[in-house]
Amino acid sequence: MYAQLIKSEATVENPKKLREFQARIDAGEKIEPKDWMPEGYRKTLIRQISQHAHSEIVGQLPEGNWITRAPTLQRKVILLAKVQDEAGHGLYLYCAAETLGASRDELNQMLLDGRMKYSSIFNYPTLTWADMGTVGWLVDGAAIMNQVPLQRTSYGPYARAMIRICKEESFHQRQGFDIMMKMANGTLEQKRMAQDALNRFWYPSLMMFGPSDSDSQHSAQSMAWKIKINTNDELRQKFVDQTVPQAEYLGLTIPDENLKWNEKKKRYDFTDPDWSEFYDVINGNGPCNVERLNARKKAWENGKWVRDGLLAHVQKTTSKTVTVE
Ligand code: BYC
Repeated sequence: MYAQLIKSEATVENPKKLREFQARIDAGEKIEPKDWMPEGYRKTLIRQISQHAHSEIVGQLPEGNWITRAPTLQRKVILLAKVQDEAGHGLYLYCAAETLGASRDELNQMLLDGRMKYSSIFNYPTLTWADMGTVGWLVDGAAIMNQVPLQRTSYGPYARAMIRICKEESFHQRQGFDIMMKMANGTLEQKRMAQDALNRFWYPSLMMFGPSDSDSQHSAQSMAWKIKINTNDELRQKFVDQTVPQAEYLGLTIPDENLKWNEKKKRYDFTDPDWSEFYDVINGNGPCNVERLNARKKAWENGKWVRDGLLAHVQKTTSKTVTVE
């Protein structure tokens, strides 16, 4: 399917249809699965939605790591619910990608063999309980900043999936901040752990928004099609402006000596992440890339008996129906 999409993009499309399509986008209309759409639009959506779906699924791993070690029963139940929510988000998004003609099995295969990406952030380890707070506060906070505008994205099934996802992400962000409040106001050792987690997750969180606008290959076309509503740098800036006062409230220090309020621009100046690290991570060389993909491969292999059982059941019930007829 993906190969077909790439091939068909090269076919020349009817200029009149292209103009009419762009006029619908410009008028703020939603595009629905059965509507005509340029192949590039379909291909871009499949790429972005699937990368997002894969991120939700792989994103369960760093937090799943802490379910058995949560400090209290209440924290365990909350974390379990959050991780389950991420699985649900992945499913809504795979369904949205399927409405574009993609096959879920093939998308999964492309994740497993490295042809498709997932968010860079999940290639970093979660070393302490404070990381659960930081992931909720910063990672879900960055996800919300990126995803709230996507509720207005031009493709109907994607926009509708985002509405529900954003509601749940908002709960996730609050649970993370709640953990941070406890840690930051706890013992000296707890506060130290909270600061250490912030130090490790700050720049990887800024990388979640993608490369700077000057290096973003897809932004211009995606924004013209309203697949993206804001540029990567716009969202990164909004995230910094929102997060700095929260860190101050927690009594924690953002690990950036150049972070400073710019009165003229009414926003914070800050240091960009190390982009060579970002490209290393998205090209498979981050601290946990191999571990994450191996976990997904193992889960796929371990689930074979379930898929086989379901298929056998369908075949049995189908043949029964045939016998009855
Ligand atoms: N990680 O032209 P660009 C979550 C790739 S949160 C990996 O700017 P685009 C969650 C990009 O794919 C995370 N790869 O791309 C939270 C492209 O490579 P390809 C998921 C990245 O698409 C908590 C290349 O770099 N959220 O799910 O216009 C718990 C050039 O970039 C990253 C979404 O996916 C990255 N950080 O903009 C659990 C939101 N950044 O594909 C789960 C939807 C860039 O050409 N996605 N790349 O090989 C988006 O909004 C956009 O796809 C992005 C990138 C802003 C991420």
